[in-house]
Amino acid sequence: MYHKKQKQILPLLLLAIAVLFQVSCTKQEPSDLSSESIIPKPVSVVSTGAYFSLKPNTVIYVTGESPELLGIGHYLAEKLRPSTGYSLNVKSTADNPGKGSIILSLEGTSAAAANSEGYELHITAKQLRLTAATHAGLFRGVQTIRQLLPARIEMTERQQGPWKIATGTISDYPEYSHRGAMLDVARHFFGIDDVRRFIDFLAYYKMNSLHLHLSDDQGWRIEIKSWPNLTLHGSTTEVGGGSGGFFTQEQYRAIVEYAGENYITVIPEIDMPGHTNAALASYPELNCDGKATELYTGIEVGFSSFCIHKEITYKFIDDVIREISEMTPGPYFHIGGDESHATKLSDYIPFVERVQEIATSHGKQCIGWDEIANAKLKPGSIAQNWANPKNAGKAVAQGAKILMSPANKAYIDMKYDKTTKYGLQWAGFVEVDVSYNWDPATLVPGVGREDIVGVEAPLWTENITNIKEIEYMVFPRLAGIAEIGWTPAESRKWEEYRTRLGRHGERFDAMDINYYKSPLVDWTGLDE
Ligand code: TNX
Repeated sequence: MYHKKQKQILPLLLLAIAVLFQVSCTKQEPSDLSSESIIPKPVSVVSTGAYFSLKPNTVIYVTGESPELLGIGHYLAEKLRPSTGYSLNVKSTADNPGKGSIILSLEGTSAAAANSEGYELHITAKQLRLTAATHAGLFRGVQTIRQLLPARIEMTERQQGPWKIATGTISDYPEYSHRGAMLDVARHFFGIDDVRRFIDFLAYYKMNSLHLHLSDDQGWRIEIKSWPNLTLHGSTTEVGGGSGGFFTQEQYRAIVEYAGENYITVIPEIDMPGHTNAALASYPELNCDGKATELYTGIEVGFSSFCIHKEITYKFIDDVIREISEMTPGPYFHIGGDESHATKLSDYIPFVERVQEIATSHGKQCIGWDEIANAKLKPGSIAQNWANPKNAGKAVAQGAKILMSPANKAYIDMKYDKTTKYGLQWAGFVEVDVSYNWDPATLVPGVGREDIVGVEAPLWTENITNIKEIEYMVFPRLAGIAEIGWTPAESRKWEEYRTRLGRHGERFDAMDINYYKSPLVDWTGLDE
């Protein structure tokens, strides 16, 4: 009797388990493309309610044979292989791509017509097709594909599937042409592997420029063959007295190349005429009194200046800009120009004008901190708004464009709140909502959308000493600055963004990123 009853219950129990399993599985099944948490938020997403699956035999087809196009296919394959364990072969052109194929194709699209980084994704149950008019557009689209897969796709060890993507169409392009971050390798030196990881972060959020702050009072970080003492002596320390370091020209070239593979332009900065103690300590002749200064390991600013009236100063600057420009394919050279409190304004102005001439003679357009607007700006020069909105106004009045990095919003070296262990607070606390909730086009009176090339998040490193601390300051604010640069202001709302951002917590976990778990955000971690 007892036995018989058990027999009747068993199938019911199995059915119940099957139903439960089904329900919990469907919960995980992405079938609504428009509810995916993509950062930066795409311009348009239309969902069609089914899903595409990566298969063990999925092939990534590129429609063409150029090494550059194949390179993007390989980049995608390399991102997806470790976690899926699939071989994901990359092949040129597909006449009849099978079910589960990914196709990357260079062709005109309406998103591409709007912008050179635009792309379209057409996802059906059968295939995933990414199209763009440029390689950069395809590369940006590849980042969207990564974000549409489960967070564990980013892990470096093999994970359990399934690997499903909701079907539909995404058409996407950036609002601003310039979206980037700055890394200060002068106050503390960070080596090439750290810089590569930083570049990976920018790429993931579709940023396209990396500004390297290569010199400051505390250290000179780039080999200059014609002035070897800059690195022999000027690179040997950092804030707090550590041993510093520098990039050889070969390493700098490798950074530029890696950035290029990520469709990111490197902007080298040599800060001048202030913030120059490391150079002044390396070469006595750059000082007005002909005496080398001592190396400096503190964090005061505004005490150093090149000697404006000596010809050797301009010979030096010409050599430095020439050597760096030869290794830098991008159009910009950043001449610094901030906080030159030890230089008289009547000296500062002709200095900045002459340095612009030098940079243009080496084929570069100048970017400088907003103070450079006190000088006459050459056509093509860009002022980077960080502190004084009046300077931005002066630049615009001269017809110059503005790069937006307002310190009280975009500085990712500012502490989040009083509990933050690293960073500074001279511009106030910059919580995640503060750094997201602003519009570059309405921030500075008199500086409108058409005056602005884009946004940059600077990371100064006076008290940031290793990559884990970098990560903590960068994440999650970098994602928000990236969205400000990419997504039109009218489609950005903090309340909606904070939900999407919370879901990136598990992506940060998967990438082993040490991030600030702001209490303003409901984080979904990998284990939750
Ligand atoms: C101001 S921002 C500086 C830097 C400091 C930074 C610290 C700017 C153009 N100059 O020298 O590192 O504040 O937040």
